[in-house]
Formats: sequence, structure tokens, C-alpha cells
Amino acid sequence: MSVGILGAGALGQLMAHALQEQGHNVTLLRRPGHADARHSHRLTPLSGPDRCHPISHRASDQPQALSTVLVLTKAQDCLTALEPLLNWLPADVPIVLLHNGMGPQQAAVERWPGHTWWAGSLTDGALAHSSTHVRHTGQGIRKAGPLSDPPTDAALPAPLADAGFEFDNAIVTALWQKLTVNLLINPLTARDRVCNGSLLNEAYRDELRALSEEVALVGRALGQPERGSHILDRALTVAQATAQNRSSMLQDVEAGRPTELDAITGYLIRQADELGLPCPHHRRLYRQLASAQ
Ligand code: KPL
Repeated sequence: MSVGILGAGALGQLMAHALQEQGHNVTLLRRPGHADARHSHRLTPLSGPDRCHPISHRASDQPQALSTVLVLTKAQDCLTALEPLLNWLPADVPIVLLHNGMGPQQAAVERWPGHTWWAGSLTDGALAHSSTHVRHTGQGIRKAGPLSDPPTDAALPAPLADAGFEFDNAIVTALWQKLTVNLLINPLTARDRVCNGSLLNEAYRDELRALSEEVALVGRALGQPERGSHILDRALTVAQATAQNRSSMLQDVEAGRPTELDAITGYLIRQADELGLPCPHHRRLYRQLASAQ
């Protein structure tokens, strides 16, 4: 049995290496029509010399024996990427949604309710130098838990435990907390084209405080009560741990790719609209970035 990974970007490649190094067979699940192949993938770790692993590539519409599927596509690509796989994947194979932002997780469960859905978050920094070479730029926190409602007592699938994920039975709260980090770091770094660590600069403090207070306001109304200062501290801790990293949104902007703005700032604004909350700083950031795409 293999662990299937949908999404061969920086984090998809990083997880493929982490799993191979723990003795798992990994298959990168590519678009329908992709010919079977085995490529040598290179990892530049946080320290020490580069390491290479051979990794299989197979089309996602080809039935194959998979123990677990990790979904590391961009948020906006997740549902489309899942479709060919869900035509044949047995319902009891755990599918772990690990993209940034919120919205697609709930949409996947609603659209394919019979499957075994998990979700998670990872705050590692990673940079894809090419489709077969990734650099690990920051050690992060990795969490996953069942998405089914109410939460089941299921244990963490073995590949996740081996890749350093912690079990979290309140994963929606963890997703929200990761979203709060992405809400503060990603749009600002993408707008100003700076590394995560630049946000530690005093020049950003007022804007970050205002953004954090707006997130806290929406969070409270959604049953995620947290002070703005906690939200800010968490984002600054991640910015420090990934100081040299270019956020995924900045990498997308620089490469001219669509960003996850809609699943990050867009998600917050949609919630604020439903709740009748203003969020002017996030709306302005959204407009600045949406017009740049
Ligand atoms: O998740 C990230 C991202 O870039 O999308 C962080 C944690 C901000 C690391 O860069």
C-alpha cells in the first residue's frame, strides 16, 4: 500500500520525503492522463546535506492500493483534484485535507459525505526550487484530526503519526488558528513582497494589530473566542520561526500563479458579511491583492 499525495508543490514534496524517510511508499497522484513514472526527488533539509529519494508518479484516476491520501493542493484546486480519485477510492481510506484556508474542507464533506475525511494544518516553511527539488525552510507544527461531525474517536492514520503530526480532536479550531496565522502573514508578505521575518519589524505593528482585532471579532462570533493580542502573538511566533521563508502567497504572486486569497482573506470576509461585521483592514488588503492578480 502507498500513501497517495495530491499536490506536488513545496509542501507535497516535503511530505513525500518525510514519509519515504519513515519507510512509507509514496505515490504522487498526478492529473488524469499522466503516464506512470518514477523520478528522483531532492530534499534540501534544514541542516545537513541534500538527500534524494525515488518517488512514483501515477495518474489520480488510476485505481491503486492506497492506505491514506494527503491533499496538499492549493485550496482553490482541492475539489477539482479530488474528483477523479473519488470515482474509485474506497470510502474507508482516510483523506487528509491539508491546504491553507477554510471553505473547501466543508465543501468536500458536503459533496462526498460517504468518505472518511480528515483535515490538518502544517506551518512548515518550504520552497520548491523545481518539480523535483524542495528546500525545507522552517520547522512547523503539524496537526490533524477527523472532520466528521461529531468527532469520532479514530486514531491518527499511521503515515501522519510517522510524519510528525499530532492528533487533534478539535481540528476545526486548529484550522481556524492556522487561518489566523495565514490571515496575518500571507497577504501582507505578498503585497509587500517581503519574507515572513520582515513582519517582525515595528513598521508593521499597527496594521498587524488592526488585522488581529478584526480576526478576533469574527472568531468570537464563530465560537472561536480569542484575544486579538493572542492572535498577533501566534502569527509573530510563526513569522519568527519561518523568518527567511517567502510565504506561499508571495511565492504564488512572484510566479504569476493564482493565490489562496479567496480561501484565506476571502473566507474571513464572507463570514464577516454573514455576521454583519465590517473588517475594513482585511477588505482593503483583499482589494489590494485581488487587483494585483
Ligand atoms: O502557511 C504558511 C504559508 O506560507 O502559507 C506560513 C506558515 C505562513 C509559512 O510561510
